[in-house]
Amino acid sequence: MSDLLERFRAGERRALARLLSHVENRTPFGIQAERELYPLTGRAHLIGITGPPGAGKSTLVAGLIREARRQSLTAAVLAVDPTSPVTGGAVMGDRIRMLDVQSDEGVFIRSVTGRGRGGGLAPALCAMAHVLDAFGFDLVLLETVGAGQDDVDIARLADTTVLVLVPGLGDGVQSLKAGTLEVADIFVVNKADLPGANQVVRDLRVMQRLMVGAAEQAPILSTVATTGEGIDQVLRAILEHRRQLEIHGQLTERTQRRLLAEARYLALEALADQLDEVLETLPAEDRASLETRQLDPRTLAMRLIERLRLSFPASRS
Ligand SMILES: Nc1nc2c(ncn2[C@@H]2O[C@H](COP(=O)(O)OP(=O)(O)OP(=O)(O)O)[C@@H](O)[C@H]2O)c(=O)[nH]1
Ligand SMILES: [Mg+2]
Repeated sequence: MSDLLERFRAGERRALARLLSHVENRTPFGIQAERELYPLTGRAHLIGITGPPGAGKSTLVAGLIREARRQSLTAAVLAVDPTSPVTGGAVMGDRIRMLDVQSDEGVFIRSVTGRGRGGGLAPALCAMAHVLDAFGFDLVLLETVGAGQDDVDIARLADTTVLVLVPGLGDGVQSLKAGTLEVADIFVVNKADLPGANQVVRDLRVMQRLMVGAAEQAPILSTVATTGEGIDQVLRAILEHRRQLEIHGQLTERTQRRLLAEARYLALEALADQLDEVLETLPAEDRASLETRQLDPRTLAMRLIERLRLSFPASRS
């Protein structure tokens, strides 16, 4: 196992791939490796690419990689595979196969499935991003479908979040769930070759007057990801965003917030696991007295908390 870490440190990609699996599945070795590699992290620029299903996120990511390589920046991608096959979106691997980057040492792509892992998606993505950061990639891109609240939270785990929108979103930008637009550091209106793209840009400008925080001033860029049009500007805006955070001393604060959110996720998960364990061993008389109204749920909740072991598990099966 220490051999694997050694090969990782020597820059061997197969060791990277294996270590990512360990970390994703939270094997005891993965958890230990994560801890050991953590001091090597903090260099990469973490970029969240989020937006509705089929918006062209993967195509855009492929274009961003091509542009990054042109500037000699290395890039890794963690793509959360679309859970629905209806969207017309292809898995990341398919998009990348269209590029000539498979043999490129400066590019690494990994799909992450939405389920079937011990633990939540967000903490797994964080941990895997740390590994890619430690490996030395300049850019680490996270592609997620921005539909649920979870995804919005994932978007907050990046230094720079790009929200990809497209024409034809039903009732338009106004219909998006509250909080969706606010995560954006950069707005990209993709599929600018389709009718209605200019209207999306105009709507966004109007909406921005009502926003608070960073999204209020986020640049709005148009792209045609399939032809590469406008992608150079997107990468420039991404790099500039982080530079501005640094210049204005906001990067430290943002990074702290991001890492605290990660710790909170892990702590919550451990607590939820232990709570479930306690519930499983709940005496039958407690259940009964709930139903006969001798015990109220709040009192039981307090007892449950008292019975938590309050220790952090070494690993999660
Ligand atoms: N007309 C047009 N089609 C595009 C553009 N960008 C992407 N597409 C097409 O839109 C479809 C979805 O593209 P993807 O890149 O897979 O979209 P995605 O957002 O990654 O999809 P999911 O991961 O499933 O959410 C594909 O058929 C793309 O070829 C664009 O700029 N214009
Ligand atoms: Mg995709």
